[in-house]
Amino acid sequence: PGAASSSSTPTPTPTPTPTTVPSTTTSTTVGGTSSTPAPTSTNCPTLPSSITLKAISKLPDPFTFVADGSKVTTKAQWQCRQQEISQLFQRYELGTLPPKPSSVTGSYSGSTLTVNVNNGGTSISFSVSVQLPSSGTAPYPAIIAMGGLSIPTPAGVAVLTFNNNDMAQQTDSTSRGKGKFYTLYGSSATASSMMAWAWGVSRIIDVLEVTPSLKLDLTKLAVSGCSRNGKGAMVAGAFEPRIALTIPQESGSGGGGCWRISDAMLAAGVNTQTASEIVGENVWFSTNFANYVRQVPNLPFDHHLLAALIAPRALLVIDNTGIDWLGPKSVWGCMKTANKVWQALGATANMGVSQVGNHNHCAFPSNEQGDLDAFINKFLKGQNTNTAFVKTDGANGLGFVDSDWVDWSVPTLT
Ligand code: MCU
Repeated sequence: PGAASSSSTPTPTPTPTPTTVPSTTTSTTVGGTSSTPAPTSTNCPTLPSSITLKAISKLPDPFTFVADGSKVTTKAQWQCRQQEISQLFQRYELGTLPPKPSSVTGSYSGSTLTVNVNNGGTSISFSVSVQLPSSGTAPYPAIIAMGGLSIPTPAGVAVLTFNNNDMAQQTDSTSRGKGKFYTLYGSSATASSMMAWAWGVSRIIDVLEVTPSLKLDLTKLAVSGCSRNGKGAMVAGAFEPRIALTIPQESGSGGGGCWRISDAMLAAGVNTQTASEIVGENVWFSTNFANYVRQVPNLPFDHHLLAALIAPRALLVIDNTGIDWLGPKSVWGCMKTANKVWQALGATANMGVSQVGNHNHCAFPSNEQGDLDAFINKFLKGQNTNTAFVKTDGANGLGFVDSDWVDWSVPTLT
C-alpha cells in the first residue's frame, strides 16, 4: 500500500495557545468552541511554538504537560492539559480548527436543516437531513450521523445526517482541499478532512442553538459514524464539547487505534493499517502529519489522548475483534489505556469499550445491543444504567499487556 511522502525535516505549524482556564463564571475557547468551564481559575503552561520532539516508545503520559514537564494533579489542570493536547493534534496530525465564523445562520423546514456560514465575505450553505423519532416526547435527544448512521436507530432519538463528504471530500489522496469547507477557508487550509467535518458538526450545533422550532434537547447530543466516518466521529467528539456522547464504530487505526500499537502489530506480521500507509491512502490527516509517520514515537501524543479530549464526557467505543486491518489489538489497548483518564477524573463509567467479532465491517452485531442501549439510555435519555464496561471478546485480551505500553501511573485528580 501507498508509501507516505516523508521529509526528514518536520515543519510544525504553530497554532495559538490559550493560556488560561477561566473560573466557573465564564467560558473559554478551545479551537473556537466554548468548552466546559473549569472548576477553579488556573494558569495553563504555554506550549512553545517550536517543540524539540523526543522519542517516546510507550503511550505518552496523559498527566504530564509537554509545555514544562509539570504534572497534572487537579481537574482544572486537566482542562489545561486538554487544551495542550488539542493544540498538539492540530499542529502535528489534524490541522487547524478555525473558530466559529462571523455569521452562522440557518433554518429548518420539511426535514431539512439548512446551515449558512459567511466568513469574511465568502459564503457556503449545507443541508442536514433530520429524521424525528416516531415515539418519545420533545425535546428529543439527537444523534449527528457522520455520513449516515450505522448503529441501529434508538427509539425516541432524532437522527441528523451530516453529509461529511460534501464538507470535505475523502475519495482518495486527490481529495485534499476539496469540499465546502475549503471554499470558505481556501484549498490550502491546513485542516484535514476530519477536522473540516468536526468544524461542520460545530456549525450544525450553532444553528440548532438558534432554531427552537426543531425541538431537540441540546444537552443530549451524540455523534456517531462507522469506519472512516467513525474516525471522524471521534474527532468531532474530541473537538466539540457540546457533544454529550461520542460513539465511534469500527474506526480502526486513525480512530480508536494508537499509531504506536498499530506499528507494532505490523512489525509482528499482522496486516494492520499504520500511519505510514494511511497518509498515502486518503486526506483524513493533515499534510504535516506525513512528516512524522515514519517516526511515530516522536509524536508527543497517540490516540488514547485524542479520546482523552472527550473526558469526562461520554464515549462508547464500538469495535470489531475480527478484522486485522482495523488493528483490533491497537484499538483495544489504546482505548483501554484512554479509560485511565476517565478513572483519574472519577468518571470511569462515562467511557466504555465493546469489542466483538464474527460480523462484517460496520454490521452492528445484535450481541452488542445491550452495551449500546446502556450508553444511549444513560446519556441521551437520563436513565440509570450500567455503563462501566471495557471489554473485548478477543482471546487472551488480544495479547495487550499494560506494562508493555504504559509506564505512568494514574493520579486521582482533585
Ligand atoms: C476503517 O476505516 C477505513 C480504513 O482506514 C481504510 O483503510 C479503508 O480503506 O476503509 C475503511 C473504511 O472506511 O471502510 C468503509
